[in-house]
Amino acid sequence: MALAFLPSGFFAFGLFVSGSHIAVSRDLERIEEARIDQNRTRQISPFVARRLSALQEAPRKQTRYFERPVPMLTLFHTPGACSQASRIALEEAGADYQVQLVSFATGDQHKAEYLAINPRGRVPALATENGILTETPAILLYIAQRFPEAALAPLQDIFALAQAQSFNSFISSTLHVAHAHGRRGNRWADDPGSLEDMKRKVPETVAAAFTQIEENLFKGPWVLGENYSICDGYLHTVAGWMESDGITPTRFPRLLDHRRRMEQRPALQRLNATENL
Ligand SMILES: N[C@@H](CCC(=O)N[C@@H](CS)C(=O)NCC(=O)O)C(=O)O
Repeated sequence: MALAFLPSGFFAFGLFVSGSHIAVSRDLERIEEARIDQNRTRQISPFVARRLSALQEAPRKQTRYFERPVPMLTLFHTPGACSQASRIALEEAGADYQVQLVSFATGDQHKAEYLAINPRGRVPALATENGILTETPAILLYIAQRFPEAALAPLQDIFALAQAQSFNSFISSTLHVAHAHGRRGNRWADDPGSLEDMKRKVPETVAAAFTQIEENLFKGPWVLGENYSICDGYLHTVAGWMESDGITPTRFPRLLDHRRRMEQRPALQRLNATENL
C-alpha cells in the first residue's frame, strides 16, 4: 500500500505504475474493456479519458513478451470518513493499492481536481483501470469480486450476496445519512434552528439504526455469520462514529464485541500501525 497527499501528488495517479504485474493477455482484455467504455467515461471526466488513452498506448510501447506494470488501484480517502471501509477491504484483500488523501480541512473535496474524480465531491472514490467507482457499497462489492481468493463476500450464493448488499445499503442509505445530519445538516437546511434540531436528533436516529443492526441484521460473530466479509469493515467504520454521535457503545454489546474482533484482525492492525488513520 502506498500513500500520497493531495494536491501535490494529485496527478501522480495518471502516471503511477505499481509493482504488481499481470499477464499481458489479461491486461489487453482490460484495455479492450476500457476502450469499449471510453465514450461513457469521457463524459464523466476528461482526467479519466486521458488515463484511458495512456492505457491504450502503453502495451504498444512496452513489453511484448513479459508482464508489464499496470496502474495501481487508487483509493481517494479521508481519515475518519466512510472511505475507511473501502480501505479496510483493500487491505483485507491483499490488494496492491495506493491512497490519495483528500483533506476536508482544506476543502480538497470541492476543488476542481477532485471534482474531476468524483463530481459529487465526496470520498471514497476508487480509480481503476476501467474508470472511477464511487459509492461505498459498489466499491466494496467490486473489491470482493476483483479479489475472489480473499473470500470477502459470498459470491457464489446469490441470496447471501443480496443480504450482504442489503446490509451495506442500510448503512449507506440510513445510518450514514442519519449521522450526516449532525455535521452536514447544511445539505438539507439553512435555518440555524433547523440545523440545531437535526443535530439534536442524531443520537436518537443513529442509535435507532444501530439497534436494528444489533437486534436484527447482525448474525454474529461477523455481520453475515461465521464468515468475515466486506460488511464487517463497513460496520467497523461507522460504529467508530458512535462516541462522537453521543452514543455509548456499551448499549450495543454485540457490536462492541465485533469492534474488539475487528481490532484483532491483522489487516486492521497493519492499517493502524502504519498510519493510524
Ligand atoms: N453515499 C456515499 C456517501 C459518501 C460521503 O458522504 N462521504 C463523506 C465522508 S463520510 C464526504 O465525502 N463528505 C464530504 C462533504 O460532504 O463535503 C457512499 O456511501 O460512499
